[in-house]
Amino acid sequence: MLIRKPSDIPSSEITSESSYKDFLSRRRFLRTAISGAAAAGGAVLGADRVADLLSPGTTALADATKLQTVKSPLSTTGEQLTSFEDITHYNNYYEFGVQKSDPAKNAGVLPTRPWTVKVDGLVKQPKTFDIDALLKLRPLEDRVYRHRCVEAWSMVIPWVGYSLSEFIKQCDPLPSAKYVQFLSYYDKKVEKWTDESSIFWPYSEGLRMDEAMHPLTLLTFGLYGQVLPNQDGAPVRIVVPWKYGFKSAKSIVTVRFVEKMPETTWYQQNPREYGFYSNVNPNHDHPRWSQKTERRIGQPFYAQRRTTLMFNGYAEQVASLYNGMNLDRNY
Ligand SMILES: Nc1nc2c(c(=O)[nH]1)N[C@H]1C(S)=C(S)[C@@H](COP(=O)(O)O)O[C@H]1N2
Ligand SMILES: [Mo]
Repeated sequence: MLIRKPSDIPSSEITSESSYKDFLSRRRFLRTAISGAAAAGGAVLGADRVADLLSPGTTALADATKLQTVKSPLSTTGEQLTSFEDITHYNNYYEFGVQKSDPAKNAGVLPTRPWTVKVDGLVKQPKTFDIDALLKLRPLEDRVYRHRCVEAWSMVIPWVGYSLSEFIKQCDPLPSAKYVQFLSYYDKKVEKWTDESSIFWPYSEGLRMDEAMHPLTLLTFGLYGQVLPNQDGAPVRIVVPWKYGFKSAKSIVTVRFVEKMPETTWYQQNPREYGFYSNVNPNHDHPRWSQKTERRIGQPFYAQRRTTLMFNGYAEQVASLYNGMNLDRNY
């Protein structure tokens, strides 16, 4: 984020013809998959039914990357989705390089199985969850969210997951837990690009407990109805749609419940530029650029510039979390 501004990125980096064709064929496949799911009732499937569909060896899993999902009332409507191609080739994942096109090229080396998520800190008892158990914990929902990067670009992404609160309930945090910290996978032998930036590793992010428990905060396993591509944070990440993208840690290996505000990567890097809260706020500019507008990736040039909305357009749902707080000081 410190290295390149959105305006520095030539559009030639964003699409290429062969990957576009690839995307088209994938989209055709996805459309079939999604309409199939809709024909199956569009109703909410019971957890056991979903678990059944997800268990390996069933015919429902003809394509190992496909996820069975249900609709969610928390999905944002009326927005044109950003293409699968853009969502998977314009990434910030500094463990795999600092250029937007790097993670798509390099993140293939991330070993996503076996994978466990360790839960520790202020909990009744530390636990370790296997990723495949996490996938079956709750029905997976399609959740379309706006995604606003602190660099003033945005996308609209159809994520797949369930509310983080459902997972936190399984963790039995103690009443003394006021914050939750997320740590990303870090292995310098695998992620050979970590010296390209001066940020500290592992990537660390955190939320206040009430933010983490908010139903919009998503424990995310997929996008466009399939498992997360590695460059988007496989096999499991957080998505917090009313905050700048960097709050949404990728490839999570540890969830830690703590009493004090945790040390987080970008806050530690530059607290004046990246606050702990990092709520999308058009009234609080980044010291080096305006946050009043954003560039919607993949839109025709004339339609790219948009007004940035308070809380990224989720004010109705989340503003009450910050009652009485000065959001210009607590940025
Ligand atoms: N571990 C890790 N998580 C991360 C990042 C990162 O570099 N490393 N980048 C963040 C930033 S700045 C953004 S905008 C989003 C990007 O998510 P996406 O590539 O899936 O759009 O991931 C966030 N999570
Ligand atoms: Mo970002």
